[in-house]
Formats: sequence, structure tokens, C-alpha cells
Amino acid sequence: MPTMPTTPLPAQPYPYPLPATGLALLIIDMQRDFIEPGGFGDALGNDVSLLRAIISNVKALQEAFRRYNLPIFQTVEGHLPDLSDCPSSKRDRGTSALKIGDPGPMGRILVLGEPGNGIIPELAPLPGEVVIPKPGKGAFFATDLEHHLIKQGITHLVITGVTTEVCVQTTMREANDRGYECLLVEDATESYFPEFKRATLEMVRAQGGIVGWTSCTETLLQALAQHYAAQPLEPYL
Ligand code: C5J
Repeated sequence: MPTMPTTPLPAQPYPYPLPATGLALLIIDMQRDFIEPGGFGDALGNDVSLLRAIISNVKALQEAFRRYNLPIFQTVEGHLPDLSDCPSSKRDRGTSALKIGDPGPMGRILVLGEPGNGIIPELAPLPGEVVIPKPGKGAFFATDLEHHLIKQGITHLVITGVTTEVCVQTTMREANDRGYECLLVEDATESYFPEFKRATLEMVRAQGGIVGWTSCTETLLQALAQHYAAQPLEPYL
């Protein structure tokens, strides 16, 4: 089988093979439910303001992928209004007063279509960009993400979003098991728990990159500018 041309991108634990084609950006769960007060993350007792630190880097990557006409996929974690896709083990877990499906300040907690379930305005998708609703932590479980990736010939995933040790890590492991070459962007993923983020970065790149690679936003932006040709942006009407 012919090997795809790649360029070595500075990364840990060793350079990431940046491909000439087949690269996509995956933005995990940058939704109000996790990032703004009054959502699911807040209901679980987390300091949601911590997650805002990565917005500008995720935005820079989103704009770069648009500029080079590379596919972008976003996910949102959420459930159908009748909660038929939410196992009771998920709804009942924990001691918080507000549970999945309960009315909160931004509508029903973690329910698709509610104001709190929307992607934060800074990272709003453009028409035509794919947003994958997902009922689980991993973006491959009970979704059509893999169908989209296969259809578009994607082999390499740049992974960003929240939270590093939950939905981001679960998705990266699912993707890795399916054969995708995954690059986690260290300063474009965040956790409510800095020590969990640190441990996750170490885990994914341990043992020769057992789950994949990690690198930084600026490194990736420079490499994209060097190796991809800027495309005129489609006017979206
Ligand atoms: C969580 C997520 N933390 N997007 N979801 O429940 O990581």
C-alpha cells in the first residue's frame, strides 16, 4: 500500500506525522453547559471559569482549519428531550441538586436544543460545518462521527476541547483504537482539575505514544501555514 506523504511536526513523545491530506480538527463539547455558570459543569460543583482559558487557542485553530479548507467537526454532549438515550446510571450518579433533564438557568440540563446545550458563541460553527450530538463521553459511541470521517477520507485528527480527562480522552482513545493518528493540543484542551489534565497528557503520550501525540497551538499553526495553502473563504450567505 502506498504511504501517505507526511511532514514531521514537533510533538511529544516524538514528531507527529502531519499528513498532506486527511487531516481534520475535532472540537469536543465547547458548549455552554460546561463553560458557563448554570450548566451541567456548574451543577456538578466545578469552577467553570477555568475552561475559558483555551477559547482563544481553539478559535485560532478553528480559523486556521477554515483558512486551509480542512474539515472541522464539533461535538456537543446532550440527550434527547425524553432522555431515552440517557442511562439511569448517568442521570442518577452523584449528589448534585440539578440532574440531567432538570430545568436550570440555561434550560434543561444537558438536553439537546436547550440554550445551555449550544456551542459557546465564540466558536459557533459556520453553516455546513458538522456538529455531532453525542449521548456519551466518547464521540464515537452512538454517533455518526466515524461515518463522516470515512466519507471525507480523514486519517489524522487534531483533538481539542473539554474536558481533557473525560470526553476528550475517551474520544481520543476511541479514535486511536479505530486507527486514527491523534494529536491532542495541550493548550487547546482544559479540565476543571489541572492535575487530571497533566496526568492525561502524560498518559496519552506515554509508552511511545500509546494513545497518540501532544503538541501546542502555535507549533501547529506554524506548520499548517507552512504546509497547507490558504483557500479563499466561501461566502456564507
Ligand atoms: C463531562 C465532558 N466532563 N465533555 N463531559 O462530563 O468532558
